[in-house]
Amino acid sequence: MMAPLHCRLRQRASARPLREQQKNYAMSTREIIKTTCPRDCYDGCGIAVIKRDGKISKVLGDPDHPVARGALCGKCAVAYNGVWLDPEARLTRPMRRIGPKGSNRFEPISWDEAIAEVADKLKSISADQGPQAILHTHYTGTCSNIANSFPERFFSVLGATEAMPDSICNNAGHVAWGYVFGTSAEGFDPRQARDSACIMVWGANPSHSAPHVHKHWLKETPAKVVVIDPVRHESAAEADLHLQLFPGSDAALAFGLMHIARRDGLLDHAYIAAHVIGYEDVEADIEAATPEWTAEKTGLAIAEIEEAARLYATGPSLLWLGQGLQRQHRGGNIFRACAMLPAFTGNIGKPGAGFYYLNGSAGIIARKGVAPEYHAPEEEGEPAPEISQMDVPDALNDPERFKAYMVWNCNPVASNPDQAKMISGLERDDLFTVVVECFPTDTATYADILLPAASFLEFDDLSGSYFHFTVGAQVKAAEPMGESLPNQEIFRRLARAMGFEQPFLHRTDQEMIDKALKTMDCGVTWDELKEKGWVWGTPEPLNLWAKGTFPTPSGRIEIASAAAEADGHPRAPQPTVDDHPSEGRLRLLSPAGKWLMNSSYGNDPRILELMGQPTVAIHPDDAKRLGITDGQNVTLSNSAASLSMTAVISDIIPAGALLTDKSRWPGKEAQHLNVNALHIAEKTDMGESTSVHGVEVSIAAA
Ligand SMILES: Nc1nc2c(c(=O)[nH]1)N[C@H]1C(S)=C(S)[C@@H](COP(=O)(O)OP(=O)(O)OC[C@H]3O[C@@H](n4cnc5c(=O)[nH]c(N)nc54)[C@H](O)[C@@H]3O)O[C@H]1N2
Ligand SMILES: Nc1nc2c(c(=O)[nH]1)N[C@H]1C(S)=C(S)[C@@H](COP(=O)(O)OP(=O)(O)OC[C@H]3O[C@@H](n4cnc5c(=O)[nH]c(N)nc54)[C@H](O)[C@@H]3O)O[C@H]1N2
Ligand code: SF4
Ligand SMILES: [Mo]
Repeated sequence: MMAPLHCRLRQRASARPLREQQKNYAMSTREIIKTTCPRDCYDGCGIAVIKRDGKISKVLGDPDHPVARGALCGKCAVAYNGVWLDPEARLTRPMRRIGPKGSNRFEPISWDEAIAEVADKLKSISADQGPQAILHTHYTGTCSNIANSFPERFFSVLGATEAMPDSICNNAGHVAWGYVFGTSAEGFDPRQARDSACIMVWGANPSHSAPHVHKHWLKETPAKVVVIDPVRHESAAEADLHLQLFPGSDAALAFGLMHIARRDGLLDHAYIAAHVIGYEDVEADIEAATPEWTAEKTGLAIAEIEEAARLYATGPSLLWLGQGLQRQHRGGNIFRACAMLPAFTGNIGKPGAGFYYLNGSAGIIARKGVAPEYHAPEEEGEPAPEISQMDVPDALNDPERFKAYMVWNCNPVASNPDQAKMISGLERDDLFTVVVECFPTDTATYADILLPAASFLEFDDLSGSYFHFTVGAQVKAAEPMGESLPNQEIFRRLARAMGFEQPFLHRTDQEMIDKALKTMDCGVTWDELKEKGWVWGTPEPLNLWAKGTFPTPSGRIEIASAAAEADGHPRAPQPTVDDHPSEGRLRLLSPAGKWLMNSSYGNDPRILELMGQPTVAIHPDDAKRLGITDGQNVTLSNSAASLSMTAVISDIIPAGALLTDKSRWPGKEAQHLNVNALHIAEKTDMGESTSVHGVEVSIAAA
């Protein structure tokens, strides 16, 4: 495997003057290390790290990786060769706050001092108020298995309150598909696309959030691609059919599509009879969802609804529901409604057919009948108390409730709702805040103790993809920068200082990697995986759910669900449509942008240049009505904040809605706030999750 990689990398290098190359080659030693990108991204790219004289000289896409095909996405190509390798940009020493909260004045301290200080404080809070007065927040800053999950063991032994991780991202979808399919983490195998006639991408933007899926998978498929999204993003523009509906009208569209499939005899009644519960519960609503009604509710044309219904229902079809789709007030209902498509047309369990929300190495393992239990070993005690991420801003402002806030693997000041309230909570003098980070983020600014985390280039781990069925090696390519340490080592040290002796809090990385590889049964040892960089979880495309049984209470697909009803939801999905924004308001969407990974990379100078000033896209009709001109400075306002941006007039977004990108670094903005200042922490109908794409604002020339 190594030869072609060397070869191809050389070809690329040969653009440089020959004499310079010869000089460098003659004098330096060169080594290539294969690793895996662990960002929260569908792609899970393989990486080739080029080292010269023992130092990282370039971070590139692995030419032998089936997804990366030799190229990183634009943002990683910049940031992995920019701030990630720059000791000036990274946190390299443990630090203690010496100025007022948020003043960004710290003094370096030793690891022993830092760990002892944190442990002492956690012990005294646990003794005085109980460990539930310690709130910890984490998410997917790194998705590599150990660094992402091992610290959870510490917090569950401690008994700290956990901010429900998925409630900042995708929990409505998880809960909804949990009711319907019994799982939301086992979707189609993308390799099945070779047998598909239609791929429907609903509320995802691969051109930003899964760049290689966009560039290769969607372009190379023989299937017709249908995109359903209010935004005409690149993947939508290049699709065979783009349904540009109004945000929050998706459940109505799902019923409308089923109306046409039923009318045209394209439902699979044999599949429904054998494997589905609830067709009768929704049949009347399907009958009522005529093309005329659906067109009126969604803002779409009848012809495009008809075409999408026929393409999908004829199949074989893959259905991909994006995470953006469920960040709506009724995101859970939308997911249950969309589940009717595969269930009623039988687009499940046959070549080229299936449904997908998320996969993951956990999913791969589960499919093999082996429980992953990677981050929740059987030794763990009681489940920790939890609160929704939507409740964190209020919680941080409640001195009676929380005395400490521990943040790792996330940047909540940039990413969470109610930004101003988040900040005022973090300014509390009596809140002991610990931040574990690679970079001096806005959140880090408010830390009492700041602990430097090593980056993915600096320790071994495993890292998968939540789309492709690949298992990747994350291979140490350099020593941790400065005094930084991997998350897992930080929490092993903290456990020791707390006097927690449980063996599972002290496992070595190698023990955990070996155990996981054995459980996953992918046929490789760690040394073999390191050499190759990645393996398929299964050699052949998996055809999921071929048996037609599901991990629901009935073993069938539960379009109607007693469990949902017991939890206070309607028994079956409803053909709902959100009200159009009230007079003077527009719906603000702020999905994944092209140059940031959530807030990550928002400190890279080159990325800042590429992004330019924050913009908001507004439909020409709205702009005309409101007297807004292209390039004008505008103010977006609601009850939470007012925020300035530059207007871009474009029909990329429908009238009545606005489009901007998520999560720039607030501290780098003129107002020291980003779009999450406008994000009101309202919970979705299911899963207490974020409804960020349901936010409404007014807009006016500044
Ligand atoms: N307006 C708006 N807001 C949104 C969204 C939206 O669509 N619109 N999307 C939401 C979604 S989907 C999500 S998932 C959240 C994500 O929000 P966050 O979880 O806050 O994600 P990031 O902003 O990337 O922050 C991750 C941090 O982890 C750090 N990190 C990287 N590697 C490591 C490591 O090995 N150890 C440690 N300790 N830290 C590391 C990075 O430097 C980075 O600062 O944002 C949400 N916010
Ligand atoms: N470049 C880049 N890549 C990323 C990220 C990033 O920040 N930047 N973030 C990562 C993370 S944490 C996540 S969760 C994923 C998210 O990636 P995706 O699953 O693609 O989700 P989003 O980017 O939030 O939104 C996707 C689409 O949902 C659409 N949408 C919003 N509201 C509605 C609606 O009511 N109906 C329909 N049909 N569509 C709607 C938006 O217009 C947007 O085009 O991306 C990951 N990848
Ligand atoms: S963020 Fe995604 S697209 Fe970019 S290199 Fe990493 S895995 Fe690939
Ligand atoms: Mo996310």
